[in-house]
Amino acid sequence: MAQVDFTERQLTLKLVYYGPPLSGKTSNLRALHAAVDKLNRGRLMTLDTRDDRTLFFDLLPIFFRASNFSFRIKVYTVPGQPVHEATRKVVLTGADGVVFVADSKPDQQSANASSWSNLVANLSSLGLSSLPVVVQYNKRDLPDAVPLAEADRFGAERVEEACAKQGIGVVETFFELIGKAWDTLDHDLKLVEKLGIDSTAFRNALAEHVGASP
Ligand SMILES: Nc1nc2c(ncn2[C@@H]2O[C@H](COP(=O)(O)OP(=O)(O)OP(=O)(O)O)[C@@H](O)[C@H]2O)c(=O)[nH]1
Ligand SMILES: [Mg+2]
Repeated sequence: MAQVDFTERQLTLKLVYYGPPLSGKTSNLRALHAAVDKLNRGRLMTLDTRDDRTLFFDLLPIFFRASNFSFRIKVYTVPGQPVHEATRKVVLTGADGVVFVADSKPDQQSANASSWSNLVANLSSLGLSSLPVVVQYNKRDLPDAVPLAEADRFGAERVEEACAKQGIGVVETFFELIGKAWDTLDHDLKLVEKLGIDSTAFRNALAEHVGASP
C-alpha cells in the first residue's frame, strides 16, 4: 500500500515488473529510465551477473510535484530465475501494482504460465490478490512471436504489446498501470477527497515528465 506522509505532503507508490527469466523486465526499466526527464528520475540501480541476469532487483525512482504534493514512484523489477523466489516475494511486498512481462518466444509459453502461477500465489500469500496487474507481451519484434489471439492472456481484457529493447510500448504499459494503481488508491485512501490531490493534475504532471524521447 502506498505510503502517505501528511506532514511532508508526500506520496510514495511502488510498482513491480514481474515475469519469467529473460522476458525483458530489466529492458523495460532501462527504456523507462531513458523516457523520464533527467530532473525527475534518480539513478537506475541494477544488480546483474555478467550475463545480464538480475541477481537481486533493479530500481528506478521517479519523482515530481503536482497539486502542492510530492510524488515518488519506485519502479522495481524482480529476478525471473526460479532460484530467486525469496527475493521476488520481498520485492512484491507493499506493491501498489504489477506489470507482468510475458515473453513472446513460442518456447517460453510454459515459462510464462509458471511465472504467472508464482505471481498469483505470492500475491495471495501477501494479501494482495486484488492488486492492479497489467499484462505485457514483450519481444513482439521476433519473427516467430506467438500470435496474441493464441497466447494466454492471464485473465486480462487488454494486453499491452512491447519491444522493450527498442523502447516500444514501454511508456504505454507504465501509464496503463499507473492509471489503474491510482484509481485503486483513490478508492482505498480517498486521495481526492481527503488530500485534495487532483487526479487529472497527477496524471498531467506525470505525462509532462515521462515520455520524452530518449
Ligand atoms: N528480440 C527482443 N529481445 C529483447 C527484447 N527485450 C529484451 N530482450 C532481450 O532479452 C534478454 C533478457 O532481457 P532482460 O531485460 O535482461 O530480461 P529480464 O526479464 O530482466 O531477465 P532476468 O532478470 O534474468 O529475469 C536480453 O538479451 C535482451 O536484450 C525485445 O523487445 N525484443
Ligand atoms: Mg532482469
